[in-house]
Amino acid sequence: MEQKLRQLREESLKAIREAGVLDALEAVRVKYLGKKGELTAVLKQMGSLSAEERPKMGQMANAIREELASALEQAKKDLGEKALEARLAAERLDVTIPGDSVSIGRAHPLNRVISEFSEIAIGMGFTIAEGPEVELSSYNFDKLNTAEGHPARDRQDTFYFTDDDSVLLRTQTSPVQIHVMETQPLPIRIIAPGRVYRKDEVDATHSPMFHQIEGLVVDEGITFGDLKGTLNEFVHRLYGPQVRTRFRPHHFPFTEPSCEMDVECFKCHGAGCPVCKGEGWVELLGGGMVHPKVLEGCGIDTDRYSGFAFGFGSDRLAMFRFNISDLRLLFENDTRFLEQF
Ligand code: 2NM
Repeated sequence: MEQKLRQLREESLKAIREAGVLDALEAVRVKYLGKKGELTAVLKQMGSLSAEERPKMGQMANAIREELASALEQAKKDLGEKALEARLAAERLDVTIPGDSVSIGRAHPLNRVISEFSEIAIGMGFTIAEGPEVELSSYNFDKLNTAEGHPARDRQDTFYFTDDDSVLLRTQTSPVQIHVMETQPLPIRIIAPGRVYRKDEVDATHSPMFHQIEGLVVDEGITFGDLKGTLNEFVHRLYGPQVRTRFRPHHFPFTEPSCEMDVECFKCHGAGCPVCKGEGWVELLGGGMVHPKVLEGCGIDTDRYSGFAFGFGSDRLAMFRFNISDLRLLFENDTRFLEQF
């Protein structure tokens, strides 16, 4: 029996050393120390030993059992630590590595200018109106007092969809104003921002698609003084109260009288420089008192009501605002350019 016990001890300690995972270790425990284990079986045979051998063997068997139990315990602890170490190594996180930066977009400089102007207009009591980019000639021209034969209606200047030239890409946002005057109750105070189209060759200051903002006010007792006051207020809110403006007579078919407004050059403040071509002034917009024929065409009583309207290119305004020298840069959408603003 002594021989058997020694052999069990050697065998089981070796098995414990070789168990690589917790499950294998548990199998070793069951194999030797379990109810039907090999050491347990030997202990059960104690009864058949002689009275003098029994205590000796009992002592030896118990010592082996304790040795096994503590070796199992130690091995279990070691395996646990090893597993934890492996997990920590696998999950190691270096908090000093720079994070992935999330790139946040920004508003296009043109949209910045449109929003800025819209905010000022809303503060002054205007609402925003929109309309279709594909229009009827009657809304783009006739109702704006621009009769057959006017150069703007030429096929060289306007994109038409139909052979009879009755449907086109709007050349201005003024048709939006006509829709509003035809359908909405007076008084009217609106601005109409949007895309417009003309058959122009692309260069630093021309594009077949560009943007306009037009404004319209119709009420009782509206005068040219209201137009000047409103436009001056817009300029002062946009560029500061010190910026000077001037009004020059002009001609538009849909307004009478008509004018253009210049602002003091942003760059040289009137001294003369390449931006203003030595003038000291830059042209900003056109406007005037809405022609009585236009008002009457929309069913508005001109004995009671009058109105003013104005319009400007928002692309031009963005170029002034951000010192952009070439219109094409606004439409090419090169992010290296756009990220500057
Ligand atoms: C401009 C200049 C002058 C204008 C006129 C109208 C309408 F519909 F009331 F007749 N809308 N916009 C207008 C007048 C636009 O842009 C340079």
